[in-house]
Amino acid sequence: MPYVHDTLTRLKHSSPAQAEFYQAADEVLESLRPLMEADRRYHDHSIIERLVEPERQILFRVCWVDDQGRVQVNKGYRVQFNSALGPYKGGLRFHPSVTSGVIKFLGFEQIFKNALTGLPIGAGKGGANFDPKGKSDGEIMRFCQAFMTELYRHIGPATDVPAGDIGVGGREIGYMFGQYKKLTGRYEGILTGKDPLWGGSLGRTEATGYGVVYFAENMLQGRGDTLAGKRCLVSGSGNVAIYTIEKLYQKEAIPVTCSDSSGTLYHENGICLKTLKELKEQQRARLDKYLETYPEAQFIPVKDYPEDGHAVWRFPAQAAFPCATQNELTEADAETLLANGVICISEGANMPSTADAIDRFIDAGIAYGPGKAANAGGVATSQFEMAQNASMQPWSLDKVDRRLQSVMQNIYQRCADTAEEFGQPHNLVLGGNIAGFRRVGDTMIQQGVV
Ligand code: NDP
Ligand code: 2IT
Repeated sequence: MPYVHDTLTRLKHSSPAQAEFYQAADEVLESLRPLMEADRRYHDHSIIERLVEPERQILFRVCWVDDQGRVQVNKGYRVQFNSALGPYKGGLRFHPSVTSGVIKFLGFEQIFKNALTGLPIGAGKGGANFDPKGKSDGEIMRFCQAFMTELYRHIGPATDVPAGDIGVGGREIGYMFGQYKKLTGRYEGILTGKDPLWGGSLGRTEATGYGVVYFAENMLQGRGDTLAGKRCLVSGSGNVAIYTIEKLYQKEAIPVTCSDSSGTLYHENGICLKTLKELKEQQRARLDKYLETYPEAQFIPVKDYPEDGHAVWRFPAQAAFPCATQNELTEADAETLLANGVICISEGANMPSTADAIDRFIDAGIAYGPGKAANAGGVATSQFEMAQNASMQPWSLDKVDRRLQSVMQNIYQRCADTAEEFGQPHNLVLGGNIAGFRRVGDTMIQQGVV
């Protein structure tokens, strides 16, 4: 079937210079081949052609004034990708690397991720090429207010509900919510990731990281194994990495690394979670400061990384959890991990492994959980937050955690059963992409050409 090649050629022509988006689309389209051959309906209804084109893309200018009184200008984005299953849902990323292509790849992944949760949420993503590093609290607030001054007219509890992602956490969600309320006079669930003090869900902060570990556990259980006693590599040291590390300890595993944009930290006895949280959640410090408390730990600055990969993946371990950013795990890294005996990868970040790295993992037959399945616990808990806001009834932490565990188990089962159905047991990339696609595609057929 030439459709994969044809679709990508058309995309490259109509949407130039969006490498990350082509990469995400290529992976999904390749996985869908066996389904497209077995079921003509998706072809007859042009589902692929409709899926790769966002329903709506909003690009806007964000002007704000820095502490020196200078006017700063950034690009803002919201891509409303697919609303077949519910209101557009997905995070906002503030990072200097943000471009149209990055937001589109993230929005595209979100379609399948949100479908896999089984919950009523469509898919969107947004953000800005704003760099929060080194900005004062006042600058962050003014940027968030300026961003929301443009975005507010496009969102709503039943239309589009953004949340956090890289560079957007509780503080930024608070400032954006405040500005929405000021502009509209309405107190409503237009963002998730709010503080539970004023409408957020208990457990949302922890949900993505915890879910990544629940997913790993489900994969290992399917192979008669557990995480207990396993040495684990984690990358990143933000929201997802920190709560992945926390849950790994609860499962009696030993997380020995984490990283940030300045370098990689290795602590043979296990990363001290309390120190990491103090450094990252309170002080917003660089990781090498960890050595002031633990001089026996090792810090590898980015300039000393191997040429063909990242330092994190060079340490021997049995399980790996990429929780920083896209394409942070290369083919050479995958080979190193496999040579060192890794048997489980669960992705906290979106598309952290390159296409060649994924091929190595699938060929090796190890437990590999792609981001759109393994990190879906965050958006699932965001949907729980929407449910609590709509009913004006907060849930207990215990209820949130039980629901999260059940969602992660169901996602694993959906991916594994679908992989089995298509004769490739253990290929959760194929299983996840087909299972997510079928739910959205079947819905689009029922809802007609809109
Ligand atoms: P944070 O901003 O809290 O943390 C990001 C971490 O990754 C930081 O340690 C950061 O280092 C590092 N990082 C980011 N970009 C780069 C880069 N280009 N090179 C090196 N290091 C980098 O974000 P999150 O933890 O929320 O997000 C991490 C990943 O998880 C992203 O891929 C995101 O899309 C994904 N994700 C997040 C969800 C959520 O609920 N938050 C849900 C599902 C997926 P530094 O601070 O030095 O920049
Ligand atoms: O990538 C993701 O799933 C997120 N950043 C979370 C999205 C959300 O709406 O909670």
